[in-house]
Amino acid sequence: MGTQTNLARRRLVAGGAAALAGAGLGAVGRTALAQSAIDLPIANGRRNLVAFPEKRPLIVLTSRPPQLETPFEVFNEGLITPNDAFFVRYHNAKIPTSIDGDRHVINIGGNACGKPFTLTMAELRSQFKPIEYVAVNQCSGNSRGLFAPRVTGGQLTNGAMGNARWLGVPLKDVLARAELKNTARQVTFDGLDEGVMGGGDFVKALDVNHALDGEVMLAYQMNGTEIPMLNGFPVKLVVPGYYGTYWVKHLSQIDVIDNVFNGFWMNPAYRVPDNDCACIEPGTAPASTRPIGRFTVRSFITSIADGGRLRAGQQTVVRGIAFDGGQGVREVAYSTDGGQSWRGAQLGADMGRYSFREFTFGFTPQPGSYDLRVRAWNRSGQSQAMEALWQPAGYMRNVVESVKVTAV
Ligand SMILES: Nc1nc2c(c(=O)[nH]1)N[C@H]1C(S)=C(S)[C@@H](COP(=O)(O)O)O[C@H]1N2
Ligand SMILES: [Mo]
Repeated sequence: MGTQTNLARRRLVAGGAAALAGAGLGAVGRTALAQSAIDLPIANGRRNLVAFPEKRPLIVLTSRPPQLETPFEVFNEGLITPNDAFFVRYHNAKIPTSIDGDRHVINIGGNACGKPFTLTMAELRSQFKPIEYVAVNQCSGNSRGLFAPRVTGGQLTNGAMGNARWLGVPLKDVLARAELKNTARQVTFDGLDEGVMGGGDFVKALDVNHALDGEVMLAYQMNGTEIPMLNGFPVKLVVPGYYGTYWVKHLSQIDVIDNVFNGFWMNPAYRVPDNDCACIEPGTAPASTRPIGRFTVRSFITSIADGGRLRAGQQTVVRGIAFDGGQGVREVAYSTDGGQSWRGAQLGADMGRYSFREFTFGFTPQPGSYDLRVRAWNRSGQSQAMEALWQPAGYMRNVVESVKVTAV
């Protein structure tokens, strides 16, 4: 392999471990420190925008570990979220700062694996037939900062999501080599990052049937190029339709096990009330919980922000995005009067049932104030909540959002 390829397959967060140890983590590297601030429509007020390695300036929730939110205007740039604008979420501060993509391996084992083996990146790339699809990655806590009553956790607005084209190998094909025992019940996934005191290592699990569905993939490309370091270089698990928590980055260990995995990040973390709405009354406790699963249906206006101004008497084309947990969007309706009356929006091109779907509608306002709302349905008839649902972790917000504009 030529030097160029080798270089391309090596990713490091410039500045290395020393830089990462500092609080100013993102400010280091080739990219000059690009810093500004943004006012967010939540009680937290102003937030800094900082350019981390391989990233344009993004909203910083924490810098150690990096937790970066995509500024919402990016979703109006196009249906694919550019790699340098894609949000970043880590749990533990001990994240990899330099990975040689050619030397990285994935170990496959576990007590229900008949034939443990080690897979190199070169083998992953050359010995399996790749698949490709567009899919949304959304953090469970996307929009948590909009919860009322408020909940603890990262006070995100709506930018902990992104839509990318993923290329990789079906997990099913890799597991076919592992000769699963018939006792196999779950498959666990671990990446190179570690818990700070040795505990809390981020490990996730899927039921074996889900792991073998042929769609869950070991992705090594994102939007036609290698995955940015902070998004999981050189290989990440892609679990289309499921919340980002399952999309394990820098994937290095896969275990097939004969039991239900009960590690911290499956229990008690990332669980939702075990009922139809995954919600409870504020101040109460859920009777029982289950691991978070598929996305609920959501839609957003992207072309005008809340508080924006329109020109009275002139037609505006309002644009936005909708998505769901994998049935695909069937319909989007819009209202310009705060939800009293609704009409159908036009849907844009279908880029696959896991992708953002564009919608547009024309609107010619008279002078005055308008409360714009959009509501999507998926192909199995599921839709968005008309009143915000509440739950203690601040997951799964999917209420019909309101964008208030003035026409002058
Ligand atoms: N190795 C590792 N993978 C991880 C996490 C993590 O902390 N470590 N966080 C998960 C969570 S909760 C989310 S929302 C997604 C975010 O993916 P991104 O950082 O590529 O946007 O990564 C997931 N994969
Ligand atoms: Mo997340």
